[in-house]
Amino acid sequence: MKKIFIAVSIYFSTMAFVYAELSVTDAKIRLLPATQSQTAAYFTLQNTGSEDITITAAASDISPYAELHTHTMQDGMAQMAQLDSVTIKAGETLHFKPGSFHLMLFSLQKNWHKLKQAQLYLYDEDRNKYQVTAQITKHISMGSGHQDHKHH
Ligand SMILES: [Cu+2]
Repeated sequence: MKKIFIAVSIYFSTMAFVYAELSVTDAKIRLLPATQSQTAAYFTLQNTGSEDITITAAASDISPYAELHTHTMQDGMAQMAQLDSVTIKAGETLHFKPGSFHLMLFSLQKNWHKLKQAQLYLYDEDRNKYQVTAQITKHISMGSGHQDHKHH
């Protein structure tokens, strides 16, 4: 019995270590009018571990259905494209920001626009879960080093 208990506790401490290898920060969800049932979420992913991490799924407590997206240029037009996965290489930082990678949240729950914040969940290919609290705001910066444009 004792042997089994030790094996289980090692398993859980390894899980906790893996969890800490990807930090999700500066999470924001774009605030849109109440008539909108979908919006985009942005955040910064920092892989502090020694192995690549591939995000394969996402969810939110205000949306039953989320997709990983990016923007591509097609015939000079910026278009959204769904991605099956996004890999953050070991030691690298990836910015989800307007015009680039973003998380689309669909079928948003009623009155989501009245909330100040919501939870985002990211899952990697090894089924590790990463959770972050995202601010729901219309002030979305363009990413590191850039500030919001002033509203006139
Ligand atoms: Cu999109």
